[in-house]
Amino acid sequence: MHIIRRPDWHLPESAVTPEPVWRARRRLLAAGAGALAMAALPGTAARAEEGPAPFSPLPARNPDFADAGRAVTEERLNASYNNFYEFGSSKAISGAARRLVTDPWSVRIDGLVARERTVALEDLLKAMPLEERIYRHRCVEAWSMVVPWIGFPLAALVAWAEPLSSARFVRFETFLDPDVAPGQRQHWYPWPYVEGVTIEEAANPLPLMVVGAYGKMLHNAMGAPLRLHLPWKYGFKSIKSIVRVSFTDTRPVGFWEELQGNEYGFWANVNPDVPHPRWSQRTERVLGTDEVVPTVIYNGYGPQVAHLYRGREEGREIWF
Ligand SMILES: Nc1nc2c(c(=O)[nH]1)N[C@H]1C(S)=C(S)[C@@H](COP(=O)(O)O)O[C@H]1N2
Ligand SMILES: [Mo]
Repeated sequence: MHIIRRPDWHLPESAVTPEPVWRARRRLLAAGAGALAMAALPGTAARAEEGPAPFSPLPARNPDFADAGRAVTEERLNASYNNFYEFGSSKAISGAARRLVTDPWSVRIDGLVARERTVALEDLLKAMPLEERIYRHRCVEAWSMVVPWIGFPLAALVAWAEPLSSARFVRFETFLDPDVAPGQRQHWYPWPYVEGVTIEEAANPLPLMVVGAYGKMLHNAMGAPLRLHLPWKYGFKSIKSIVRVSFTDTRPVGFWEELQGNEYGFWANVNPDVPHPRWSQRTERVLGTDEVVPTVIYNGYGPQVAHLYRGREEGREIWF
């Protein structure tokens, strides 16, 4: 088997990508919808060295989210400073995450829907409107970044899934494969990673189901091949490498809520005035800069989402 070496800057000596992985990635691209058509493919080894394959053509940037008011975080930094506990509890998991095979990938849609089904990711993408959006991301650990995502609105997936009127929440689940993900052998964590939102939050235009960033397919470390991004909530809500989307009448209990319910709640809307039990949320460190900036309520997305919580701003519930 040929071993493709990745650049050293984000690669522990032990981490290599076996040929079938990048072959599979090329297949996904070739099989994809128009928006996922393959870019010119000279020198596959050279291409692999550069990281994820590019989108061609690039989905159009949504003009409403063309400027996050802050510089886009450098791709190399974003792809090498990650929270992805499946691959370890440090920020340096990008090498380990390369072992995840992201093609073939399918997503189970189940629960309170007109028809439960399992859909191949490439088929789902044919039905979804892809676009680029530049979003700010605020981790509960008080750092932030700015990412040019490629994806489709969660609202489009909800419409496609045809939930029953009894569905009140959407629950997301990450893959479970302890052979590939060493963190999942740490049995004190409640694997698989789970997150959830209300059906009203899911129908809001902001939540993005992400399949790419920086004009390329997603780096594994960022949650390939399909992750959620909820820009007004703390980062732990933005679940990675999703294999299951369930519609339910019961409030999902997230991975972190299950583990440490007194620190990480269901709502987790960004609010500088509500401290984490162990630290302030007033400011955030902007990754890739020396700056520490004030944190903004709803991470600055209040105009789009504050109405979802009207009348519930007092007290702690929706901030936690
Ligand atoms: N499955 C899974 N999803 C996850 C996490 C995780 O550990 N596992 N970490 C979360 C946290 S705390 C953050 S801040 C973001 C980090 O996304 P990034 O690595 O792309 O910056 O992913 C979130 N989604
Ligand atoms: Mo986070």
